[in-house]
Amino acid sequence: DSLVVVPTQPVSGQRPGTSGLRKKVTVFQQPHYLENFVQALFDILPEQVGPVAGQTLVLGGDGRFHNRVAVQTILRMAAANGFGRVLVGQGGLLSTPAASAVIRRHGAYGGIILSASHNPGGPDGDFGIKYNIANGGPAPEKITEAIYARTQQIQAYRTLPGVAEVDLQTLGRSELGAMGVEVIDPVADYAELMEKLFDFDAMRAWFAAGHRMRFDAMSAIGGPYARAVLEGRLGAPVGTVVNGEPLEDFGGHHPDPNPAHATELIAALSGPAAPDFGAASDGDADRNMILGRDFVVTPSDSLAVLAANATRVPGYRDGLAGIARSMPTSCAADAVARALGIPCYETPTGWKFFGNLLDAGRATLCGEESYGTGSNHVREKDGLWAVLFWLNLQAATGQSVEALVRAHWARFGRHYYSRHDWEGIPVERADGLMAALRARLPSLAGGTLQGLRLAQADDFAYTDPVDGSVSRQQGVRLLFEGGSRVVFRLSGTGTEGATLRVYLERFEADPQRHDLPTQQALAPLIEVAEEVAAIRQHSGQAAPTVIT
Ligand code: VG1
Ligand code: CO
Repeated sequence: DSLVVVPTQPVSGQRPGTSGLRKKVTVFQQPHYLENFVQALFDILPEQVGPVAGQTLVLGGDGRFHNRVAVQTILRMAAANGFGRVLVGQGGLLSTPAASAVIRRHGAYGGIILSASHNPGGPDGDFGIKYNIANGGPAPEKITEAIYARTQQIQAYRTLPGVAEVDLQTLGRSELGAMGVEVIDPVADYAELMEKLFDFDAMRAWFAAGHRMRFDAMSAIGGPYARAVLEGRLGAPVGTVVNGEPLEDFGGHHPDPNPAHATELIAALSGPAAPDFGAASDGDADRNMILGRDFVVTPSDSLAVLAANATRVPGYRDGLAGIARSMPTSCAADAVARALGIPCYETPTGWKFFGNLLDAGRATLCGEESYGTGSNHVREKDGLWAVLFWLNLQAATGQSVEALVRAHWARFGRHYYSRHDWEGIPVERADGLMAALRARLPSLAGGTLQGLRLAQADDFAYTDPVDGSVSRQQGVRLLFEGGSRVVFRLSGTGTEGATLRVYLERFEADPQRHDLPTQQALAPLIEVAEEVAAIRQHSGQAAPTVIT
């Protein structure tokens, strides 16, 4: 088991995107591809963070195809690079929020999460790798950029060849060279954390009173967590969790909980015999979708409702320090923050931008329009956490999901919201669209589009209030008088062509007008988007591929 230094060459294109490096499985299967990236990470850590010798690393993934192979590769490389110990989830599994919880609970140096999240899996699907720092959160851009720079220089990687594979099924400790490997229960730390935050007695009573729920784990890693907590600790009937067995290819589905990909769940929540509460999580269990009977909650509304009702839940009884949302997320949370007299921060897309605000105690709850919600309990968004929060609210108030949201709209007004994704656009065409849009910005401000007065038109830039770092070109914004917004940005998580995301938002204070079909309420803004960006012409497509 002696260390070997393997010569290699840089591979282009290893720049992490919104959430780590995501590529086709077939790309990750190319010789040295994963090794180069992991060694680049290990090479820059001493300078960026501190020495790795003797340190503890957390390792796990969402169980998608290639997860096991990659875990064994990374274990050998961690040993060869001098880590003292790796905590790895049993079977090589850890959901993203659980990995964050484990890093924090064990005071680890950092962690590696293997996931391409909501992207499809299987031999022809996607794979991904992401590094999280000691706070449990995604590495900031300074580190991801340093990794990328290193991948372009790399000449060699370290590994231990010829060692036996680590048994990932048996809990407990073994040795790999001079490094310890501890196979841990992937659910235990996480479930205990949930018990500290939520009123488990009240939720148990809610189920015992005959309320019913359907949790769709989408054949992804959320299943074991949802079963252990909902059917185990909370006494929900067996069968509450559906598609609860993690599969390497997610059953051929797109493990993305939104109206386009969770049609089965939406159908199951419709009609008088439907369960009271519906929910789903994504490939790595950090996203959530919330439904009531015949009622779908937008993620932006979800964040706002949780914030407005936070003190009803034990973990947030003392109130919130602040709220943070990604820029494209609706301003529903801002209205709550104003009422509570707390700040609301607006960050670029991606959970890594919340880390500093959470660490500094400036924000307690965070959310993104992309079905991501979370709090300072970990440093990732957390699907099951959001579901338990909604469950706790229903149990504490006796109100349904729909009643909670309607009461919220009546008090704060409704922020109609939708995202239109145009997927699979050739990259040059998508870049051309954004360039043309940026070029038009100066001529737009102050003008009128579709009868709406444009108050501001810009390209969002963010200065982190904690460390002063600046992130530019984070999305083109059209801000109209009265609070309507249209935002354009290109996805940073895809692996095929480019995806244009168009975010649409309109505020409506009048409760008499809180029942419009969303696409109808947003129709003028949909027209504005087409008029300003010529999406059909640039993309060559007739319609968006996903509407949330
Ligand atoms: C998308 C979402 C973003 C989210 C990111 C990672 O990024 O828009 O809000 O943080 O995915 O989520 P992009 O760059 O494709 O728009 V996950 O559950 O894929 O880790
Ligand atoms: Co995810």
